[in-house]
Amino acid sequence: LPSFADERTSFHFQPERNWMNDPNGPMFYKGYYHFFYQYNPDAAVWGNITWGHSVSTDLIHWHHLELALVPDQWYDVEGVWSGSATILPDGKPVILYTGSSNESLQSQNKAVPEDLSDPLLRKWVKVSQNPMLVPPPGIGHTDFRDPTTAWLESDGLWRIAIGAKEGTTGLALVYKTSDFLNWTLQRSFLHQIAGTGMWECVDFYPVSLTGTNGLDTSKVQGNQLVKHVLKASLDSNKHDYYTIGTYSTDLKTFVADDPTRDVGLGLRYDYGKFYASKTFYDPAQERRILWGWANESDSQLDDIKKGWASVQTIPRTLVLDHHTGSNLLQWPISELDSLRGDKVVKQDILLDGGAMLKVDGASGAQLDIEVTFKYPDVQTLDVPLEQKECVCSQGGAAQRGVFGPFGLLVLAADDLVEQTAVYFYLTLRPNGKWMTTVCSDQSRSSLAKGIDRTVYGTSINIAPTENFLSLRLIVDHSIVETFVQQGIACITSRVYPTLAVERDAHVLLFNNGSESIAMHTLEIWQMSNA
Ligand code: DQQ
Repeated sequence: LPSFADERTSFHFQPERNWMNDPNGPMFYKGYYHFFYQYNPDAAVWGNITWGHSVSTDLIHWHHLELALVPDQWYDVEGVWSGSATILPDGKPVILYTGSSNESLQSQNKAVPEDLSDPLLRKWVKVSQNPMLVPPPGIGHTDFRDPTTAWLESDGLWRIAIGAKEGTTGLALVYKTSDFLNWTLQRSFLHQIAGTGMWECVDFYPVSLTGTNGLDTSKVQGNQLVKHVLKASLDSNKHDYYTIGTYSTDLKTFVADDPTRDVGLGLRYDYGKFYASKTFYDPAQERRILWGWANESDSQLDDIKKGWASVQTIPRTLVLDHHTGSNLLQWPISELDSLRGDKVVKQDILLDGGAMLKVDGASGAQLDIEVTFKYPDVQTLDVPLEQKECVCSQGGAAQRGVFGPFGLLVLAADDLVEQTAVYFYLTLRPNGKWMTTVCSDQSRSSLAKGIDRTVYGTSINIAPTENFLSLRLIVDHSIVETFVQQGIACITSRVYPTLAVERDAHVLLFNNGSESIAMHTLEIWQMSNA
């Protein structure tokens, strides 16, 4: 039987107890990072939603504060739902959030700090003009939510985007204002995609075409220097899709660079459990940081038994990939490195076909792992064509291929009856091109019953000049976050080992392919508690 104590994370953001979902209103104010989140103070299941509130000076060590917003008005009595913070030019923060009334009417509302001299911003006041916005004609009462951080344009007006749908078309509405009280609906949508359904937690921000620094959300001008990212969380499949494109400040609309990879059709922030994410600009370190919610893979009954549900993934810095120009790179914030302790290093190990190699001295359930493999010499072999598009879900790490699956087992029990595999698998497509797939396999991660055993994954583009395949794994009891090839793709899994816990949780290198794979460098750090 699972010991629920082993499942709580040690350095991921979690409230002390009960249910959490979306990240809300992240911001930096007077030396503190503020983090708010959808929170049920009364139970480990969704409901009675408030805004929990915590502060930190490094985004890793958190201090929990009293609830920031609770359902105490007719317009939010059914829940204080998701929203964002905007820091005005005079330094004052404003929160915009969605309220749900007892008739399920979704409205947009504003809250401001009671005392701006308090760097912890413990008290928030809802303004008397609430609700400021109700659904416009054509938008259903329950299809109008999650206002973005506002951005300022050269006409002196602020704009926000709000997720909605019309029929089955997902879309983002734009409203403009000069005072954050009186709003005008823009006639054209920011963007819309047929068939994607309700867009939740829309995010819209610029990324630099020239530098690796993040940009303030109001940095909308100068189209030669910036691209825009539009993200929507699709209610229909619970995935966060982003696309890179251009924001026309004349037309006030967004156009994807590649229409075949538009919102809901192409790229995801994460190919595992990751939803309702939100970015903010960190002026202290000039970077854009992404927060995302990792739901549980266990049952609701288990959540009630353990008394809590959900974690936030480690905050990630986000930049445009300047090599491709067509995807983002995500990487754990550098502050995470401060938790790194004892380290094991291995170099240049040839993994023969069928190899399974335990890494001595690297056991534990709190690890940060970086590994690189030499990209195998695929051209020399005559191998069967692979017809399957997705090779992750068809047997997971236990498949036998030519080049892979190869990679790491973490949270592995002595006899491997529990193991979480993160691996590469190279297959030859009917078009004659080699495809590199990366997967995170929850299917053998636990002996416990009633948990989601999906094998997550995606294919990635490897340029011919890239000679290496790399992985970084952040392992923290019940979560394994994977960063592929310096952040071109991420996969988050939730796992519940019953035997592979603490010192009985091992790390192994494995190669289930028939051809040898050269492991170049492996570094494993023990991670301290936050
Ligand atoms: N969660 C909130 C909504 C949002 C959804 C309610 C996304 O505002 O659309 O808890 O997970």
